Parts: sequence; structure tokens; C-alpha cells
Amino acid sequence: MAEGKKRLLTGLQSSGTLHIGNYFGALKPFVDLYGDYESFLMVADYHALTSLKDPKLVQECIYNSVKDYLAAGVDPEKAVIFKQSDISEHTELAWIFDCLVTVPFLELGHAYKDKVAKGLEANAGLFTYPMLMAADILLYDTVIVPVGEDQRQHIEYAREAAAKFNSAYGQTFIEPKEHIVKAVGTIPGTDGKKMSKSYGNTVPLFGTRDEIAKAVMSIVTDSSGDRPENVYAMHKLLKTDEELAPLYEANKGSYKALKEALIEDLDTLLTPMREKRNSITDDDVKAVLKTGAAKAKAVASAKMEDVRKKVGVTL
Ligand code: AQP
Repeated sequence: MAEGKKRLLTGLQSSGTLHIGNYFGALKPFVDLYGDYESFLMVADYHALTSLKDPKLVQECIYNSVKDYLAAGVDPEKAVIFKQSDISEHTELAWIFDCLVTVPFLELGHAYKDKVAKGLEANAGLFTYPMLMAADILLYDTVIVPVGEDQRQHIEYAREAAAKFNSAYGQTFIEPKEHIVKAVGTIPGTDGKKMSKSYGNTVPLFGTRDEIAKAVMSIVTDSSGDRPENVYAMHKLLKTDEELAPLYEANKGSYKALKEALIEDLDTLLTPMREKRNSITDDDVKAVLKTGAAKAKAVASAKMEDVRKKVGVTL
């Protein structure tokens, strides 16, 4: 590990278009913190295979993810941006963790249950996802993982995998801590449920103004109260309660006006990011990932060499 600097790592599935839940839940917290750490930002493309089966789309989503990271303000000179599939040690370590945890333990996973309840295929990859995520984190001796509230349990799983390995084979892995921004919580989608790429209820981070406007206008509003909570939940990501109070007071019950104000505020934040994103080419993405893969591989392969020796497969 670099002298004096702890490691920070997060990853986002390249399973669709990033949305404002991904941005405020994980990407912005990463951007806010990453300069103080030795930082890794992963494109979780193997995780994405739990839901994506079209190779062209898989590839497109990888390009898009890296463009999103760069446009959101991540400097590839200051963070290692890499894709999971470039570092085979991730799936290798996940297998070892799979052999240490039980099926009933994995059955406690909320994300798996929620996704299956939403009609997503209950494939084995989706079920063992927390162990691949544990490998993603633990391979790098990560200390802090910026994630959204919905991923809290997955960080607990990573700690559990580390503890199980350490107690079976001796101290090897650091138990990581989640960094969750309390004020952000779980951002609701346009239907009021958790905003999620695979649920079709998102406000896209890099959509056109029209796409964002269409998504915001479709937010379901509860007619029982003065304040449309699903609109407010998104608005408070952009402004403080004090800043929003006069607007919501003046427009009690006028949901259309409040949604228009939200579109305006989103546009103010996103326009410069969108412009930056338009200037990033596929070749830029390839260059960033090539450099990132070399750096990530150096760390992961050293760790995995130790792990192989400890489990007894090195002769
Ligand atoms: N609604 C949300 N509110 C706050 N944070 C969120 N995140 C996702 N949705 C919200 C955070 O974004 C990061 C990346 O998530 P991921 O794509 O790796 O997995 P996810 O949590 O399953 O995200 P999605 O959008 O719901 O993707 P799909 O539908 O493909 O599974 C995580 O830190 C997550 O907490």
C-alpha cells in the first residue's frame, strides 16, 4: 500500500444508464473523498452480466460507465479506473469466498430478494453476487467503500467474508467500512420505489433535458399531503431544506410547478457535466482502462498469490 494512504474503492454495475441515485449515492461521495486516499473506481461489468445478455449492450454500457465517471469529475491520474473483467483475480477470489459461506447466509440478502420479487431472473450469479462484491473490495485492502444505503448489507457481507477467511487461514484481509451519506439515503425512482437501472424508474444522470423532464414529470405524487415527497426527495439532493422551503410553501399542491423547478435545478447541475461527457471518446475510455488495469492487476495479483498459498493450492 502507498505509504500513509488508505485505500478507497467503489464500483458501479455497467448494467444500464447511470441515474441520479447512482450519482448521489455512490459516485459523488467517491468524488468528494477520493483525493484523500489511494483510490480505485471499478466498472462492475461482470456484475452486470447478472442482468445483461446482449454482448453489444454490455460493451456499450462499459464505454458509457467510464465516460460517466470522467464527466462526474474523476481524474484518471488520481484514481485507478478499471474494469472488473480485466482482473481475473476478482472471480477467482469470489469462488474461494463462495466455498466459505453457506447458502442460508446468502439467502438473507435483501438485494437478491428484492430483484427476484421485481421479476428479475433468479440466476446463480445474482445469488452469489455479494461474494464477488466482497472479492472486489477485499483484494485491494480497501478501508472505505462509498455506497448508497441499499448496499449497506453487501459491505457487511464483505466484512463477513474477510472474517471467515481470516479465521480459517490467518489474518489476510482488512474488514472494510461503508461510507454512506445519511442525508442521501435511498433515492426513490419515478414510481416511489428505489431508483434502479433495472426497474425502469430512473432519472438518467446524462439524459438530455427532454429525457430528464419526461422522467421528472412522470414521478408519482401522493395527493394526500401538501408536499410531493418523491419530488422533494430528489430536490433535497440539490438544495438545502431552507432553500427549498419558500418554493414548496408558495406552490403547495401545485405539483407541476414543483416538478418544473426540479427539472431546472437538475439541468443547472447536469449541463456542464453533460458537455464534458460529450467530449470524451471511446479511445479515451480504452486508454484509461488500459492504464487502470495495469495498476489494479499489480495489487490484485500480489494479494491473490498470498491467498492461493494460504488455501493450499500453490505447490
Ligand atoms: N436509489 C438509489 N439511492 C441511492 N444510492 C443508490 N445506488 C443505486 N441506486 C441508488 C448506489 O449506486 C451504486 C451503484 O449501484 P450498482 O449499479 O452497482 O447496484 P445497484 O445498487 O443495484 O444499482 P441499481 O441502479 O439499482 O442497478 P441495477 O438495477 O442494475 O441493480 C451503489 O453504491 C448503490 O448503493
